[in-house]
Amino acid sequence: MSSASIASPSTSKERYTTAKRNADHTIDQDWASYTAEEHSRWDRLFRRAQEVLPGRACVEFMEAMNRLQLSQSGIPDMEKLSDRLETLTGWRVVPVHGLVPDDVFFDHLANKRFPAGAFIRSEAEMDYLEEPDIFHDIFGHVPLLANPAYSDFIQAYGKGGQRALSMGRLANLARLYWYTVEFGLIRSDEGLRIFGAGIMSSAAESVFCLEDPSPNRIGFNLERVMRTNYIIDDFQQTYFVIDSFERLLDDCYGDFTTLYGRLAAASDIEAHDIVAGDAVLNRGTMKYFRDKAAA
Ligand code: HBI
Ligand code: FE
Repeated sequence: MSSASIASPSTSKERYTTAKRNADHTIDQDWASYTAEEHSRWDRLFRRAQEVLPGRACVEFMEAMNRLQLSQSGIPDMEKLSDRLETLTGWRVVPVHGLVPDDVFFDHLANKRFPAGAFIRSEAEMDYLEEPDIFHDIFGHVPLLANPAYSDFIQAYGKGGQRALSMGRLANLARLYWYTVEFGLIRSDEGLRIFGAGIMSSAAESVFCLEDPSPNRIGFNLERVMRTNYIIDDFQQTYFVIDSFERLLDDCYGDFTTLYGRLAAASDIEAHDIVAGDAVLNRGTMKYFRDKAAA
């Protein structure tokens, strides 16, 4: 390995992985360190999302994008973005190197701080990456934190996460997060719309989740979602649909102890399954997944 690669990390991921971490795992975003190439990557990701999201993303997301002045003018400075967000719902966005331990993550959310990866994906990861980068976290997750009901849900998730950890039920709670915050759909007068960050930050899945006949689309039910396995490296086989953020907050409000008791005795549901009691909006053909398995 040449000495240069030790002295100057080449990718932004390496640069931030070696950045000094505070006790709460936050780091300095060092906005000035982003290169023109990294800013242009943000702009290309942003433009690609803007080509598919109008008419597919929920109106609350599109409105928040404007209010937060998120645009294709390079990677956002989290301090300046937080100053705007904080006036709306009291939330701030704090830079981290990447995934942080569960208890640290939940503590930030419980205190209205959203941890956002400071690195941006490499050219090779433009279509898919393992770990959430700044585009996934800030473009995908941050806009809806400007919506009061949604941001209250995220704060409640943080508090619930700390309790779930203590009760050994984190897997159930992570499914709730996955099928709403990451891959959730919401009803609107004009039809189904996207609110999940994992979909928002993927142009291909933004089209697939609403228009492809392959996946199931099922009305949200808290206990059902908490029993359902999920896929992490492909499109979802089932999307759950909420009526509103207010309804989601109501559905998830309250103490989960009795619910966790029932879940401990309940079997898991496979990601592609439809079960008795499901409010089925669309029974998927699973064609995309069968074709992929056959390839
Ligand atoms: N850390 N930075 C970051 N972002 C996440 O989304 C994240 C995390 N740590 C833990 C975690 N998510 C999940 O394990 C929990 O949501 C269950
Ligand atoms: Fe995410």
